[in-house]
Amino acid sequence: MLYRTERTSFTLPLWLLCTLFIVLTQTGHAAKSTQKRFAYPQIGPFIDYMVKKHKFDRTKLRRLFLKVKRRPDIIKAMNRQAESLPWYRYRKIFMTPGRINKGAVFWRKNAKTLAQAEKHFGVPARIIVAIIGVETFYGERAGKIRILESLTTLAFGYPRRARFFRRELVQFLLMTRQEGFNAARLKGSYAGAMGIPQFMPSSYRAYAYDFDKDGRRDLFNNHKDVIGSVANYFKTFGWKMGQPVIVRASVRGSKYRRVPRPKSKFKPSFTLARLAAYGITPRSRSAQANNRTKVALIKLKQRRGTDYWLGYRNFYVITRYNNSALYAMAVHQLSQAIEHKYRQRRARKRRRRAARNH
Ligand SMILES: [Ca+2]
Repeated sequence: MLYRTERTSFTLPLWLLCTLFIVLTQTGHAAKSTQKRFAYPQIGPFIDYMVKKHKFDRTKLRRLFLKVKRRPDIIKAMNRQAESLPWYRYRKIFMTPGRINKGAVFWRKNAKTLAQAEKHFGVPARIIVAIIGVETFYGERAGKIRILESLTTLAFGYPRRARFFRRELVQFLLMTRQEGFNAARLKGSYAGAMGIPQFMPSSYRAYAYDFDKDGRRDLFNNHKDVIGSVANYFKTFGWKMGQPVIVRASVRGSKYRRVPRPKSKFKPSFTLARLAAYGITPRSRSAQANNRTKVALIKLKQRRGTDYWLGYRNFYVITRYNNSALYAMAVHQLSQAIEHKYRQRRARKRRRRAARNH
C-alpha cells in the first residue's frame, strides 16, 4: 500500500512511476488474455495429454475448449438426483399411461428391428423399449446440454467424481473423432449421457453397435443402431432370455431384519434356501428356480412399510445400465406394461381384420 507523504504528494519518484507503468500495462495485458483463458486451469495440461497420448491436433483442441464455459448449474443438478426418492414416488415418474402408450407405439414402428435384435442378441424387445422409454421418452428428451460443457465442468469442477468424468471426457473426444461427430455440437444430459439410449462416452465406444451396417454407430438419430446397442449392452452383461427378473417375497418372523449385508447390493449372492432360514421366501417360484438358485434381496420403500423382492441374475443385469434398484424395477415394470399394451393392440387389430374379411 502507498502512504501519502508530504514529499510524494507532489512529484512521484521515478521508480514509482516505473512500477505504476508496469502494473498498469500488465493489468491491461491480463485483461486481454483472460478472454482467451480456459474455463478451468487444468484444461491446458489436459490438452497436452490428448495431443501426446491420442495424437489430437493442439490448435483444434485449444479452439474447441476456449469456447467451453463453466456450468455451475450442472454441479447443482448432480447433487439432487431422482435416485434419492422412495420407490413409491420414483415409480410414478416412469409408470405413466403416456410412457406406456408411447412404448407400444415405438414397438409397433420398430417391430422388425426389435424382432431382429431379440433373435441376434437374445434380449427381449420389451426390455429394449422400456430402457429407451425410461432414459429419454423414446428419444424425445435426449438432453439439451452440450456434452463437452457438462463433461468439462464435471471433470475439472466436481472433485468428488473428477477422475471418472475426466476419463469420460477423454472417451468423448475419442468417440466423436472415431464416429465423425462434431464435439462442440453434441448434446445430452447434464451428466454426460448421450443420445436416445443415454450411453456414457466409454459405453458408447465399448458397446454401441452398428445394427444397420452403414459403417457408423449413431445413437443420436438412428433407431436401428439404438436398438442394437441397448441389446448388445444387455447381452454383454449377461442377460439370459427366458429367465425370470424378480419375484415378490413374503417375510415371516423377525429374523428377516438380520440378513447380513452382501458385498454387492444387486448381485445374486443368497441361495433361496439360505433366505428361507431368515423367514424370506418367494411368493411364486419360477420353473427354473430351486433351493440353490441365487438371488439378491431387494427392499423397496412404500408409503407404508417396505416391500421385499428377490432379484435374479437378469435384475442385476438391468442395474448394470444404471446402478439403482429403483431404476431396474422401473424398467422391469414398465417393460411388462408396454408388452401388455402392445399385445392388446395387436390382438384388437387382428380381430378387426378378421371381422372385415368375414
Ligand atoms: Ca449405423
